[in-house]
Amino acid sequence: MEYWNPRMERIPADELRDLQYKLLKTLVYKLYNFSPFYRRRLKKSGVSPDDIHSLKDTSTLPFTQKTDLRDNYPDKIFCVSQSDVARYHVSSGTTGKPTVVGYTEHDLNLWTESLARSLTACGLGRGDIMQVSYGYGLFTGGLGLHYGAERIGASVLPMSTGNTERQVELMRDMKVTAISCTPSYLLHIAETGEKMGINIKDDTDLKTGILGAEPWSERMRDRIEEELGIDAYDIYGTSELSGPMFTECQEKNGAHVWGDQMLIEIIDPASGEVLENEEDGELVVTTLQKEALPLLRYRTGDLTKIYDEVCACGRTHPRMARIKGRTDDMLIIRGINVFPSQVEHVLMSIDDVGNHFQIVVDRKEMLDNMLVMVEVNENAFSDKINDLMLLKDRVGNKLRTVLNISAEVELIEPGTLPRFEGKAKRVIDRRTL
Ligand code: DLL
Repeated sequence: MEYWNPRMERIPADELRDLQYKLLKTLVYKLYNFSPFYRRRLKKSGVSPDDIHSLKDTSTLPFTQKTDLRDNYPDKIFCVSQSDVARYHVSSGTTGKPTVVGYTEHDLNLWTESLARSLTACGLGRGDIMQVSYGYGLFTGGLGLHYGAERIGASVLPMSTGNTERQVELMRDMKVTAISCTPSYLLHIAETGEKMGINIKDDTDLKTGILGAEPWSERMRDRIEEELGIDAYDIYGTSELSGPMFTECQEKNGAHVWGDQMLIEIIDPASGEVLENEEDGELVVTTLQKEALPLLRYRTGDLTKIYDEVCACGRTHPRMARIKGRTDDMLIIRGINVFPSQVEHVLMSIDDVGNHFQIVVDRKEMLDNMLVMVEVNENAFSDKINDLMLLKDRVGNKLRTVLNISAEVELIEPGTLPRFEGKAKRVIDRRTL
């Protein structure tokens, strides 16, 4: 079992909590005394650094959220002056103003350290060749993984997104062993390879995928691993917290969240109450060591749960389960909550269904209607009309059983739905309120 930082990754749990408490206390002290934004917030909540006596007191601290970054656009919430900022990243989001995040040299080091631990936990190291196929530039994915992979001594192929045929060619010719990109883009790369007569499983050296930045399901993992002959690991992060940071280890049972850097909690998104471990809720993160843009109880909007027991790999830091959805991507259809990830899970469990789907929600005569468009597999598509009708019924029935609402199903020809190089857009909501 390889560790990047064995001392820290296997720190006894009580020592980790002690360290977190000390770091939290220092953070609150610094924010209270040196950040006008946080000082106002903390005073409004009636909390001062002297009120932090244990980790439990975290729950008395005020939340921050994305709107705080937007309201303080571009960098009014930063805690260092511009001359100490070593790098900016900007996340565009789908609505509203972009969010600007900044890093001091120390912050960049922390981020890279976090990824070095994570990539090592995925079994990568010197001798590996990693194709970084996340976007380079303002998005955190490309540069984040680039520096993480370099730090562990892997050779980096800085592809970025796009030019998919070239991605396949170089993957084969350079004997690439690992790729990092969104799971949907990896499927697109594999499909493009097929069209070029290059099969990822048989014709390349790819062994590992570091996949994330968008929701994907366990079933999708099974398919990717089987079709491409690789080990696929989930990677999570958000630009506000640094970018990609946490991956699963080879146990594939939750992403290790490095507790010396981030303090995590799960809250009930409606009431803000802290929930017990292993209860589903919204992930809230406090950055314990960041300088340029420290975040106190940042509400990620991502729904997951925390596992606290020591992992079989020996790492003691808490783990977070695969993201189940976002507080804001939950669809409410005829009053029933539906997460796109549930739809994906159902679809991927049906053999003849392909890997690409889209959900279109509309309102017909005052009633919500959910249409699930899904590509069928090449071999199923050549089947008789009758077989396709049966498959359509099977998909519809299974969706109804799992989601508790009926969905209209449309089976479509392989290769017809849009493909994405970055985050896939799975839902089109045409309802107007
Ligand atoms: O997507 C950072 C990243 C880059 C993560 C590369 C992983 C790999 P943002 O663009 O700020 O940052 O988007 C963050 O993406 O709040 C989640 O909703 C979603 N997300 C990220 N990773 C996962 C994942 C990057 N593994 C938002 N599973 C987050 C599900 C994910 N959702």
